Amino acid sequence: MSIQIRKFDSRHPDFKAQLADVLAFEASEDEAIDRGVMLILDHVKREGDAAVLEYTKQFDHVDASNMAALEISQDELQAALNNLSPVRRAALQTAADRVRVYHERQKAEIGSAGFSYTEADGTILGQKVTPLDRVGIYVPGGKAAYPSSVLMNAIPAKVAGVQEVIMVVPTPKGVKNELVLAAAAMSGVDRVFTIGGAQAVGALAYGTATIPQVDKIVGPGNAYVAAAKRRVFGTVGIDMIAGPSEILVICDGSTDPDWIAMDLFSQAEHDELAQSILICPDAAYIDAVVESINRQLAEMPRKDVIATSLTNRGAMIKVRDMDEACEIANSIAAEHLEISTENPQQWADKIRHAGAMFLGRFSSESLGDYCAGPNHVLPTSRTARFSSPLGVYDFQKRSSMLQVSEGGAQTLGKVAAELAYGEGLQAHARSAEYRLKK
Ligand code: HSO
Ligand code: ZN
Repeated sequence: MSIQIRKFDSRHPDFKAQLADVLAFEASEDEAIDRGVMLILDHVKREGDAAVLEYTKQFDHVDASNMAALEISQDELQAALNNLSPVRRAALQTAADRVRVYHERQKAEIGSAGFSYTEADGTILGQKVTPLDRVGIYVPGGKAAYPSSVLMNAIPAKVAGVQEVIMVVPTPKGVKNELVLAAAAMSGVDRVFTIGGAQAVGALAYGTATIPQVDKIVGPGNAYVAAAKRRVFGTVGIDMIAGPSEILVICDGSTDPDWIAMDLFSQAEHDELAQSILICPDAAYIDAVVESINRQLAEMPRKDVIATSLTNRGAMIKVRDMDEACEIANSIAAEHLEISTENPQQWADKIRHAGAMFLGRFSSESLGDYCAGPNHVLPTSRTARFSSPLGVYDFQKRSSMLQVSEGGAQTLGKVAAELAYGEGLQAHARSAEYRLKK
């Protein structure tokens, strides 16, 4: 099996435009989808459970007489966990433990205790950090039903202190994914409903008689789910709108080409629209990776997906040196960046934009997807320029705290009153002045 992957050279006069073309990606914001989603959300908002049941019958071919019948009991979740083979259960446990440890560390390091300081006159100012009360996790049911994503969404929520985690997962024709249920049991998900699509997002956002209203909805989904999340944003919080997976590998030309080819496959196999890019200063090495790709591809069960992804969106970029490789990596701002070199830290120091960095020849991206500890929900489509991996902080919020002393009210009262008169707001000014000593 032989495929054509586009090759580029940074010395080419048109390289900038070529790179822009490689990265161009039409986020599918389909108007027809959006209109359909609007109707569904409106219907769910007005009719609650009845509307959700109707759509579940229509789209998932599951005909339930009432919403309670679509809830999976804790016993059933636990049974799914108990039914796993011992090796698989141990692997899931190790992954969950490591993800928990990492996020507990994250919580400790970012200062979940908030802060406060006292001024000379006794006024105390600060900030308090509180977990969200209730969070909804959307888990896709179809080709992207990933138990690992259940861990990555639910565990940081629990570590943050969220009281109630509600999971929704569509089960087309009633077929349940046992490993997804096991992962829910392992990560302490409180309630699970077998609903999906825009109707599930609506149910979580507005609440129904059976499904509690949540404060934030996280988790990946198809175009309908993404459109629904966009629309309910404001009523509830949302995490991000995730695009297709991406991997960018910077290699010095000394890693086994088979390893790098497989790393590129590992994200390409997610999706025809996934993007895998290799940047290297060594043209002969790029050829070796291309040779390896064409040799190994035939063995891949998902070779068709991989081939389409690599042909349409893949790229091999020959650069002058490693410094230029880092510069280009910054402009790409990839979801996953592997730096497969000796002494990778010196190059990592030059990277400002990447969702996650995998340093050194042994840090394959797949280890991060499952079990290393850091979150695998990461900014895609160049959004690593301004956003971060899903984390404990996404399940917390902050409140400002002000405790003004009598002395403080004298100083601040005059300042506030002066500015309030400037804004023409009498009540503000008086409210401050009432507290001034006569
Ligand atoms: N690489 C995906 C996460 C995942 N991989 C789940 C395997 N399972 C996020 O970009
Ligand atoms: Zn992956």
